[in-house]
Amino acid sequence: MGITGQDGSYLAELLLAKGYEVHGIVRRVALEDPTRRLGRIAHLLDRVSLHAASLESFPSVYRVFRSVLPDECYHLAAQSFVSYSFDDEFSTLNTNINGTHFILAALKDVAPQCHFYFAGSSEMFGNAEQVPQTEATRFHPRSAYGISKVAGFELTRNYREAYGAHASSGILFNHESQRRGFEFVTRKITVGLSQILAGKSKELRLGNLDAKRDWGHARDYVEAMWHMLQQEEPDDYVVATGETHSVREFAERAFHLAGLDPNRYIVSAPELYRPAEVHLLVGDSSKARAKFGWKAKTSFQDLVLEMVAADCASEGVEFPIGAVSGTR
Ligand code: G4F
Repeated sequence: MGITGQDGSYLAELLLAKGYEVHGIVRRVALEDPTRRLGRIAHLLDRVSLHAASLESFPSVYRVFRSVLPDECYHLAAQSFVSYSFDDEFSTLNTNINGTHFILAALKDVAPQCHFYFAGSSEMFGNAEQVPQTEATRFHPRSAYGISKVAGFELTRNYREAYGAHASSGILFNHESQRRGFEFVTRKITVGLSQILAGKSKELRLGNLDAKRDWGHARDYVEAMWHMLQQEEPDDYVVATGETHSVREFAERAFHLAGLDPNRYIVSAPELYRPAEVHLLVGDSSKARAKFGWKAKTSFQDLVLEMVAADCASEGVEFPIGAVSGTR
């Protein structure tokens, strides 16, 4: 589930490279409008099988699992934009909680041996009382999105304990790439910057520049998901780089790479602040490292560089690589 998103596309590539038969569940509208909705997996379409179902419909999910009988299931689908969850708490909770429950219940019935991955989130820590956050840190979510992820996490744990499901949760910290949705802050910055360079806009309006996140590369993080399902026993794992940076630092780095002064273009707009902010996230993924040797490969500096370069290329603007020497 969620194959059309950033993580789904990287995971599908990884699984295909490992020789898996890959099935993806997508909404019917995606099959009807592949150019717009299947862009991230356009290069994989002849190698994956897509099935129509909706997270809001148990029968549709059940039917797909009954016909595919999966050995592994990665549940990456969700309403995943935290900001939107303040605008519509109800649909975020409904889709995210029921959707996870439907998948767990359907698998229990038709494919009880299937190894299941739930995409938990560092948003579950929210206003965390411990820094860095580990698997033992208490959850204190600050949005309907975070609450929905805590519920999905608990459902996953309960299916493990009550029914013996091989069900694991990854507590993934922010993970980005050039395939990230435009609504998330990193991509908003790199796209915004490329549009300024192209002369299409004059400023970039952002919300809280002081929020700090632990940002890694999505390509690295899907490897951790795969490892979790190869373990003999299911468990929960933090997946993070262990470094934290503010939104301001991300933006400054991006603008400096392009040779622009961020102070001339970035506006902190109060209307973009969230009603409840998560101020600081930084994860400790020692457990994932000890259990299956996972650690983030891409540095913060390389992540910003890769995203800026990709968005400048799509915008057709020259990226002044010369200006970046010595800054990595
Ligand atoms: O990029 P963001 O929207 O990501 P956020 O809220 O941390 O959530 C992302 O990561 C989670 C993992 O921890 C996922 F579970 C979740 O699904 C999603 O992928 O915002 C990051 C920070 C926030 O503090 C926000 O207030 O950036 C701040 N920010 C400042 N200006 C902004 C903006 N965020 C967005 N989206 N847009 C702004 O203009």
